[in-house]
Amino acid sequence: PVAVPDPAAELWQSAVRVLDTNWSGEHTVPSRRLYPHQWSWDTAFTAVGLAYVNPTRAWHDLHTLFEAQWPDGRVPHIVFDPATAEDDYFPGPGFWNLPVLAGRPARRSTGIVQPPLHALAAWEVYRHASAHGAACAGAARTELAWLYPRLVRQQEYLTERRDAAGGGLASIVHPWESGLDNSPAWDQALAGVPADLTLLDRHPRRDLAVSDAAHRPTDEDHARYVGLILNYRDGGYSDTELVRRHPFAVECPAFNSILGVAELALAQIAGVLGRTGDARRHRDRAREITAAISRRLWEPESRTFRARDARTGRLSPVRCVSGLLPLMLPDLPADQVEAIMAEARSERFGLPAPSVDRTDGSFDTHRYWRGPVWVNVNWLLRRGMQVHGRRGEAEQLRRAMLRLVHEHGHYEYFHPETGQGLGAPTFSWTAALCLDLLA
Ligand code: 2M8
Repeated sequence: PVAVPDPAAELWQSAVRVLDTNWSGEHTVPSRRLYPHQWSWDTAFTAVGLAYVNPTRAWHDLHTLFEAQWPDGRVPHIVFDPATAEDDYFPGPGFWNLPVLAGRPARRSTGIVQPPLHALAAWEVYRHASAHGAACAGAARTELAWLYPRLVRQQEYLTERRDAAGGGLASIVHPWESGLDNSPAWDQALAGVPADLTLLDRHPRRDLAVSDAAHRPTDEDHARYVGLILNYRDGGYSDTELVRRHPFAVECPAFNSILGVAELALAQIAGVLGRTGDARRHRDRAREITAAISRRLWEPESRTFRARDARTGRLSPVRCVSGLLPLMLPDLPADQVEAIMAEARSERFGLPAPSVDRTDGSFDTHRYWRGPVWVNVNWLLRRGMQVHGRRGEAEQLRRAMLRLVHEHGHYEYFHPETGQGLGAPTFSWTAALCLDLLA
């Protein structure tokens, strides 16, 4: 008999191959060429996929990341691989120049964070562990117990030290902290940050050596990114009086929604660990974060969620995919749920959702987080649809994502009109989330 190709099985196998290729022996890299170290929220997305095929590696990844947690609770956005040369990625460990503090972990890292998706990832890996046998289930419980206090400290850092405006939400101090690097959501807030292009002479861009300049942030933006790190670094990475001392502090709807979702995942984890009182406290925190997002980031006229500049109180004028992600919160008021669903279905977005409103002047089909479709944020959006019982749309989105990857490959991001694969061709979170979408 002639073997009939099974597209789902092929996609599954190719995803597993990507994750194997990107395993360094100590951690998974986002992709071999452009991102040679361990990234924070990539680790969480990758763990969600590894839960199906290699939970041991998922726990190992989370472990290496949390071993680099700072004494103040922050989990760095990059943990540097000591085997990689300083100039293989900019800004490398030397640039961050971390102060030596008592209790500082041995692994070198950056001083900024990324969205705290790790509690959700740990919960997902735990949830699937019993499918791999009793020993795996037992190991998963041990891992959860190790991670739980660390995940709590990560949340406390973000909710206490990063509440720059005092309104109950965490501020990011750098666009990289959002994970949505050059999203137009930051343009207004960034306009006040000096773009000193001479910084690029002293600190040449490394990304342009391995990728197309038309797909990457502009030099102006890059100069601002470097300047912001220098300012934060020179202040000893302190979060005291951020609004006065630091030129960029923004409340991102996606980041804060993930912060809320993390509290719900922690409630589940605390339940497994027999900590009933803690579980209740986490659920209360999730409700508080949801209420703060509803109150502070909602733009009533357009009925959309926007990023808020913590320094000026102004909401960003651009509709971005980050504004759809409060859908992940189960306690979001029904009218806001409806509004997000309407926005997602509208000609501005559509499924899969591009990173920016297609009708906005800033929309750019190629430039990274300014237009292309990304699988990770669409995966989060789909979770939101599931949380609110929108099964039809969730299924439509699942199929659309799988079609995209099946036709074009496990790319980092995709052209929002043609589906063409863009950026790194064998990208970890695309592969990992495919496994979850196929399972
Ligand atoms: C991108 O960000 C890094 C900086 O952190 C970069 O541009 O070099 C973003 O897509 C971010 O979300 C992602 O975590 C990282 C690694 O995949 O790449």
